Amino acid sequence: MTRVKAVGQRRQRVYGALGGVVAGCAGLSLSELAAAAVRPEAGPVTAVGGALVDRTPAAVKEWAVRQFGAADKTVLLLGVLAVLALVAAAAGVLALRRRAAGAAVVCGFAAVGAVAALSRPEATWQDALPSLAGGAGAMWVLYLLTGALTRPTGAPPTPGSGADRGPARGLDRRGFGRMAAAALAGSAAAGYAGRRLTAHGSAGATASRAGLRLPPPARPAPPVPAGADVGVPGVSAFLTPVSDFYRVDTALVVPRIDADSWRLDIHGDGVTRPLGLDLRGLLARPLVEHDVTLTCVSNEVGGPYAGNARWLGVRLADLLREAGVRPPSEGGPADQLVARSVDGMTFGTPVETVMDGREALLAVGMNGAPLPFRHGFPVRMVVPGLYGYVSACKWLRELRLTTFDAYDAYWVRRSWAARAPIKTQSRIDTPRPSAEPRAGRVPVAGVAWAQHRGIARVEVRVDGGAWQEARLGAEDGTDTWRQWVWEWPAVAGRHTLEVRATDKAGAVQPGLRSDTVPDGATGWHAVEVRVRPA
Ligand SMILES: Nc1nc2c(c(=O)[nH]1)N[C@H]1C(S)=C(S)[C@@H](COP(=O)(O)O)O[C@H]1N2
Ligand SMILES: [Mo]
Repeated sequence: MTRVKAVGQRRQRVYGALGGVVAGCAGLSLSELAAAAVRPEAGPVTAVGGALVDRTPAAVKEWAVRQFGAADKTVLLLGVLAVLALVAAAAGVLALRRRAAGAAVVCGFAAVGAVAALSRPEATWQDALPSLAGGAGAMWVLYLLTGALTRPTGAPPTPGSGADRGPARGLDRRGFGRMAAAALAGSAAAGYAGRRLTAHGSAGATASRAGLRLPPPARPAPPVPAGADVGVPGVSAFLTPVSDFYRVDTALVVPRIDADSWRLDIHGDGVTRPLGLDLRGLLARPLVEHDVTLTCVSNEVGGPYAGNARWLGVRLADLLREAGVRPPSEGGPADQLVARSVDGMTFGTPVETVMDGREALLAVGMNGAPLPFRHGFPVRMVVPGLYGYVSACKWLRELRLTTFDAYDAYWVRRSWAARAPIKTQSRIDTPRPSAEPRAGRVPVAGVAWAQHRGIARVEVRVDGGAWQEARLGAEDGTDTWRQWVWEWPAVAGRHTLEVRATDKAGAVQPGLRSDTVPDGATGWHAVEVRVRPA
């Protein structure tokens, strides 16, 4: 008798957990539907994920990027979902014993979502609504399902149990099944509606991008010199196609801004004529075209986070002059330009650098088309020679002049350096570590960059031997990477190839390995290959 009872209880607990997960699904889909109406970033999973990103120490973030690369966002969201599923199951089991306890867990979870959403940059009180709606929905479904699990079965009381116990309570499996199926169907419908609504909400932005005709540059970039490409298969394309261009940002939902509603404000210390610009106003100014290789400070030696594009935009220095800004070298009070994006990310760039004559741009075009949404549509910053996190603000909304003493931007508050010029780097693209070339002439080739200083030389060595000079591709400009190739007379066996570059100031890339934190990795890229006999 007691064994039967124990088995029955265990089964009931399994059903309780199931009920919790179904209630969780219902709550989640409802909250996503509500988020589609409020704003996509306010969904609880995205909000909690985003809040976690904001609070992740640099070391953990670097670890995640190393482990999961570009999939780090997906892994994070799956992690949040997994925790949600576990807690939902626990709430379901608890609710069997006391409905109020289950409800309390759901409430707590909804509160976490709401607080996370409210803590996000640029949040308004409405951002709490999706989590609250989801919590209410989950509670209701949990209430119904728990009811089905603890319903009077109608069976007569077991003999001798005493009439005062009332009818037996137990599992109404069919009722539970029907209700769970209905709840799941409802969730699917709400989820689908949410997706449609989100797509509908960004339809204006999509149309505004499709309809945007970029004016031709007043100053076009010269064509890329024919010899920029050394013509070796396996080397990174000189201009990176947009589809292959790396993406690094904290946005769990790519902001989709309607070009017609975009505005930029320029204000702050030393600004005598504050500027408020819309896209039309920006595009009415002379546009320049310039090739720049972007690089992420999180790029490890030999890593993939660098890409080269032809940018079209307005010279930032001209706009700042128009606003009355003078660089510190001319007595201006502000040494830091703080860019802020629509998603609240901040970037601090030295005013002196932006105004020293280099082509620092407010870019609207990338490789001949308007910026893709993932790369900052409609306007982003591009500053040759500086890592992305101190310069390349995507989805730009505001430029404020201040000092480095007075303000720390987002990543500076998270143990990254305030000033971060790009370090000279070189990368072996071919042969790949897994390659097993045949003995004989093997082209060793790759790219090297030292933005705004320029690459003067690239050298390769085998097994720690003498450095051999590589042939450089023709120079497009000092702001872009250069391809290089060295013909290796390879003999059979295991070998280590190493590369180093020298910039045009004569500085040789240091071999000492250092971490990406706080201001970019150093060290030589090495590749081990096994050469097969000829
Ligand atoms: N709004 C916003 N802009 C951003 C970021 C971000 O997280 N948010 N990341 C920056 C970083 S760290 C880099 S390296 C570049 C990468 O630009 P890409 O994604 O277009 O390659 O964008 C920069 N701009
Ligand atoms: Mo970056």
